[in-house]
Amino acid sequence: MRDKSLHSKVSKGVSRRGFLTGTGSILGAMALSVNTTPAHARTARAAAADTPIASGAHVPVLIIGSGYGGSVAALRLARAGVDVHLVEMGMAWDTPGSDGKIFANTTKPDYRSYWLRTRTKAPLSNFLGFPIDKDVPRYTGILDAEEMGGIIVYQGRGVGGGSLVNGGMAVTPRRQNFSAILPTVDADEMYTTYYPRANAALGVGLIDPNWFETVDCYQYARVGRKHAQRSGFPFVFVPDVYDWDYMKQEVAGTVPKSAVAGEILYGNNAGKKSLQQTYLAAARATGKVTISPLHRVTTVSPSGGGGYTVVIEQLDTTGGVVARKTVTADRVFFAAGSVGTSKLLVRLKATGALPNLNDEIGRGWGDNGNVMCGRANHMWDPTGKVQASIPCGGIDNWDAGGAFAEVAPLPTGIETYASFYLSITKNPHRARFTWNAAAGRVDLDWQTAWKQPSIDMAKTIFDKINSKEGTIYRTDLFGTNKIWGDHLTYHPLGGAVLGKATDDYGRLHGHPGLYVIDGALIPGNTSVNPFVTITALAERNIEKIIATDL
Ligand code: FAE
Repeated sequence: MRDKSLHSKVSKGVSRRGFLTGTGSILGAMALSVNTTPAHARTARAAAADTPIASGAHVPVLIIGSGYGGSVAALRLARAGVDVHLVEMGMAWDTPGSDGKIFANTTKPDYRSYWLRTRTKAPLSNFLGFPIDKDVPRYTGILDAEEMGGIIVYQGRGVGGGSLVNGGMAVTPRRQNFSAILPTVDADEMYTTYYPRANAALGVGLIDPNWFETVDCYQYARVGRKHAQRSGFPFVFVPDVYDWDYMKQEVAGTVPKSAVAGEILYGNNAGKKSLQQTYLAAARATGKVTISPLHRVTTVSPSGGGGYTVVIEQLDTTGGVVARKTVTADRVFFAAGSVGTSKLLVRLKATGALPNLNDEIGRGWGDNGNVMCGRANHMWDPTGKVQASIPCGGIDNWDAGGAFAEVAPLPTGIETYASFYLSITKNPHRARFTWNAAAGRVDLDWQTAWKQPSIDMAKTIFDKINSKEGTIYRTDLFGTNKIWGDHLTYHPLGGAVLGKATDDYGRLHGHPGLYVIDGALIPGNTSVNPFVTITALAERNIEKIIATDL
C-alpha cells in the first residue's frame, strides 16, 4: 500500500528527481509497521529488564551482538517460534545518569561517551587550532574509537549497536550500483522484497521539503545544496530514521530537544528510532528474546554433544570481568559487527577453536571509502549557529567522480561559517585481519596512505566547489594544517564476505550451525551509508535460513 501522505510530501514543492534514486518507490511502499509511537515515549517501555544468561544454560540460538544484523535475526527467529538469546558486550542504555539523561550531548562528552578510554577521541580532533579531546573516566561508554593500525574505526557499543550513535541516514544504494556491492545476490529480490522490508521495519522517513526550506537548523544543508548545484552537482534529499515530526516539535519548542540540541554521536535522548525502538522492541514483544548486556563472547567451539560451546565474560562498567560463563547453543549467529565478527573468527580459526573455517576469514575488509573534509565559507554564507545533528541530504557524484558526499552538520552551538562533509567513495583497497600470536591479538593491515583514492574522488567535488565559490578547505578540524579526515571510518564492512567465508546466505563454511549476519558479509563498500543494506541482506538471509535450516 502506498503511504499517500508521505508520497504527497515528497511530490509537493520538490521534484522527485531531487530525492535519492531508488528510495522513492521503497518509501512509497513502506509503512512504519514495527512501532509508530513517538520515539521519546518509547525508550523506557522498550527496556524491559532481562535475566542475564546463566552459566551452564543451553539455548537453541545464541546471537553475538545486537546491532542491525543481530536485531533482524532475533526478530525473525523469534517470530518463527525460536527462543533466542542475544549477548551484547555494551550496556543496555535504559537508565538515566545523574543529569536525568541516558545519553551525553555531543558537545559535552562525559563518562558515558567512550568505550573504555580515559580520554575522548572525537572524530574532529581540533577546532580553530585547539585540540578538543579531554579526559573522561574509564567506562563502558557508547562509542568505541577502536585503533586498528592505520585507521580508527568508530562503532556503537550497547543494546542497539551502531544505531545508538549513528546519524540514522537510511540510504538504499542506486540499483545500478548493486551488482558491484553484492555480485552474487539477486538484485530483483533485494529491491522488490528485502530493501522495502528493511526500510519499513526501520521506520525510515523523509524530511518535509517545505519545512526544510524555512527552518534555521537546516541552513547548513541549504548552503551545502546551493554550493553543490552552482557547481553542477546533484543534491539529493536522503531518508533517515529520525522522527521528523518530533524534530518539528523540537523547533517549535514543545518537546525536549535532541537533534536540534546537537545530540548524535553519544546517543539521542529522543527523536531517533534506534533499533531499541524498532526491531528490538518488536523482538522483545514476542516474549521469546532475552538480552544479556555487558556480556562479551570470547570463544565459540564445537561441543562434544553437538552444537557449540560458547564462553562469555560478564563485564562491569569499568570493563572488568566479574564472571566467566560457559553455555551451549545449537546455533550461533555472529553479529558483532564487521570488526567484532572478523576479530572473533580470525582468532577462533588461528587458535584451533574453529579449525575448519576457510582461508577467506578476515579478508575483504574496507572502510566504505569514508573521508571527511570541511570548507571555509565567506561571511555572507553563514551555516547557522543551531544545526540539526541529523543530516538530510548529500551530493551524489557517484557516476562522474565516484563519491557520495553527505552534507553533515557541525553542531558546535556557534557560527562557524564552515560546510562539513562525509564522503563515501569507491576506494579499491581491501585490508585483512590476521592473528598476531606473539601479541595475542588480531591485527588489521590497513594503511593510512590507502585513503588517497578517496581523497582524490572527494576532490572531484570539493575542488570544483571551492574554485566556483572562491573558498578554501578548512585546515583546523583534523589537526593543524590538515585538510582531510583520512584517519577514520564510521562504516567498517567485510572480513567474512558473503559467498567466500560463508555460503550465499551467511552459513560459515566448515562448521554447520554457525552463521554471519552483519556488516562483515559485505565486501568493503556499499556506495552509500550502509545500515539499510546490512538490514536488508540480513532479512534475505534469515528468511532462507529459517525456511531451510530450522
Ligand atoms: P553493529 O551495529 O556494529 O553491532 C555490533 C554489536 O555487537 C555492537 O553492539 C557490539 O557492541 C557488539 N559486539 C561486538 N563484539 C562482541 C562480542 N565479542 N560479544 C558481544 N557483543 C559484541 O554491527 N550507517 C548508516 O547507514 N547511516 C548513518 O547515518 C550512519 N552514521 C554513522 C555514524 C557513526 C558515528 C557511526 C559509528 C556509524 C555510522 N553508521 C551509519 C554505520 C552503521 O552504524 C553501521 O554500519 C552498523 O551499525 C553496522 O551494523 P552491524 O549489524 O554490522
